[in-house]
Amino acid sequence: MTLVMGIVNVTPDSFSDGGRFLDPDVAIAHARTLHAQGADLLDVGGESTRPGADRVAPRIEQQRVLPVVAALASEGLYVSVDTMNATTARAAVAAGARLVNDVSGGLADPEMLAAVAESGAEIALGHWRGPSAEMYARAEYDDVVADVIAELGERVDAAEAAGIPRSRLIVDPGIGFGKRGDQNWRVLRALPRLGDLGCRVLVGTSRKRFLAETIGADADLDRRDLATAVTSALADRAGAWAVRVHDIPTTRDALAVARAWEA
Ligand code: PMM
Repeated sequence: MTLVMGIVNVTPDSFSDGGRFLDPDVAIAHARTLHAQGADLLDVGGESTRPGADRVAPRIEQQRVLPVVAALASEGLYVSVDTMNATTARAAVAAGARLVNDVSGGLADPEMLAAVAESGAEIALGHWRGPSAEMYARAEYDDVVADVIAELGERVDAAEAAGIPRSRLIVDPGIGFGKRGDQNWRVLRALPRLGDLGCRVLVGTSRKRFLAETIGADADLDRRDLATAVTSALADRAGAWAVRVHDIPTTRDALAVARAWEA
């Protein structure tokens, strides 16, 4: 059964929930709610990766995420930390995170793969073509599916070379990262091919712009959540290990209904 990763953005500026959970206690309470609703793991992030976002100093990022990671891990929850910084990854694993979710696949910080290797944590390697401020300028591909798989394959090789065994690696096609509209659909359609890299596959479509474009330009959050739930059910059928989402109930319902159809 595909796992559901609940998003805990401790940021002032994430595109759909920025500012709501900047206070650690509010973020912890929100994460507990996500868990109670059926999230299998909780992804705590302190730096927005929305298109055009500026980078955040690691010190600020750590002030935001470490209290939340520590509190949730102490309750026995499966916590991941959404970071591109090796120092934050190291500190979060020391605070109890089991998974480092690096949307840059280890490219943003040259220390990241070694830090994760040493920490014993798992790592999710995202497909990435540069920082948010410039990622759309780099959305040029010969063949988006072949290019994403080849570039992720390079990240898997780099992670293994740094000493992280494949059993601790997860790949993520980086939906919305350096990909426009239809390029995202092409990659999703080819999701089973990502499994050929020999790692678990994580997919994050939640509330993203390409979904709003598909269902109507300014689709509100409820409609984006419904669209997200449909992609989560389809990702489940395509063999995903986990889906990363904001809204747990719609996702859980969609997965249950898809499973009932299959049974
Ligand atoms: N997307 C965002 C942030 N982190 N992590 C992974 N592994 N995959 C994603 O697709 C992903 C991510 C951006 O979305 P948000 O600002 O709503 O968290």
